[in-house]
Amino acid sequence: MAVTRTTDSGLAASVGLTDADLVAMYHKIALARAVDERMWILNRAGRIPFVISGQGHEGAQVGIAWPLERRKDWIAPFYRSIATCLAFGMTAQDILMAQYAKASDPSSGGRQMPGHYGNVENNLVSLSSPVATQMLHAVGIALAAKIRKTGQVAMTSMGEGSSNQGDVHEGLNFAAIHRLPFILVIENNGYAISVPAAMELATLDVADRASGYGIPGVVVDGSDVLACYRASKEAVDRARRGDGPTLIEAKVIRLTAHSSDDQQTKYRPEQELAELPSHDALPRFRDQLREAGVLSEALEATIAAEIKAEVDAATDHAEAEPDPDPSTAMRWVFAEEWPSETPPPWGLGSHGMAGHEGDTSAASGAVD
Ligand SMILES: Cc1ncc(C[n+]2csc(CCOP(=O)(O)OP(=O)(O)O)c2C)c(N)n1
Ligand SMILES: [Mg+2]
Repeated sequence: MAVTRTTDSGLAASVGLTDADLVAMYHKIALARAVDERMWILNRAGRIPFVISGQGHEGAQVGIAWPLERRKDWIAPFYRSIATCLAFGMTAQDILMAQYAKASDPSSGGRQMPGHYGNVENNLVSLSSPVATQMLHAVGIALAAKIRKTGQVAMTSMGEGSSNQGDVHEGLNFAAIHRLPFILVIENNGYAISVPAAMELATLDVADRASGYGIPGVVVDGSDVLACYRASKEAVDRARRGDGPTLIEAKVIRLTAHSSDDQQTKYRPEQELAELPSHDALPRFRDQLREAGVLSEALEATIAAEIKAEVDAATDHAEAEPDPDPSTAMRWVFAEEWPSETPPPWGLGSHGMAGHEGDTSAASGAVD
């Protein structure tokens, strides 16, 4: 997948990236789409029980996740965050293992709901099913980062419908008062299941609310990957400098039904559905890279072949892996005595439980 030019394109330079970065971003967006499409096929074939899709959100997710530092910063994702998780270190195989709920599924060993990805290694917080609860998890992580002076940034993402939950107000108010290194991403796809945005919000833009918390609110076109990248880079830099949170609202599209159990033709007009592909970030970014001379036909074909091979191998692997043993159904569901065979995410280290319950030293500093 090497880029052969010796100097980077003007497009890459315009956002302070390299051509290799742009190709890597395109690869993640296209991979997320391919994994998602495979999930629908597997669902319709009766192999996996449920799909909740990220199609139409991928460009925004990759653009926004890109400026964060992997394995240092944290993301608390939501059920459409397949591209976010892929951009932050998960693999197609990790995603499909969760869909199949196999014993070796890295998200939860097959315990979580479908679409509830999480990855300890890559600082991706496991989802909760009630929408917007991830807000408080991410704000808490940002608070810890500030107290511990780690230089980390915490981001969370959710839909515009979820942004109306009380947790969001509480979290943003707290994060803003304490200038936490925190970013709230609203992926506004115009619907909360079948409810259109006009019935969820009295304003056009969720980002308008940011001024009520004294923080910047940015609206960005979610079909413009590099605009999303720029908005996120600014927010990450600001958070890292200690200047506090940002609310980014990406206007995206939901290319599929809400889930594999929903029929969107019941509530979305035919014309709206027909026009969706013209707002899709994937072909738009591909055209942009072609025009800039970053993506040649040969490179595009290589990427497509790599992605197909990766998704095929991931499917074969997930199909072949064993299901969890039913006798272990309660494991990792209720609290167990540590240490168990699975170390807690914070690690046992040399101090055993002390880093978890007994150690108050990290929390003793005031939030300035
Ligand atoms: C607290 C809570 N209320 C209701 C639900 C049911 N529910 C699941 S997804 C969803 C719609 C959320 O819409 P939005 O936040 O816009 O995200 P989108 O699905 O459009 O990406 C609802 C109401 C839930 N999971 N949690
Ligand atoms: Mg929505």
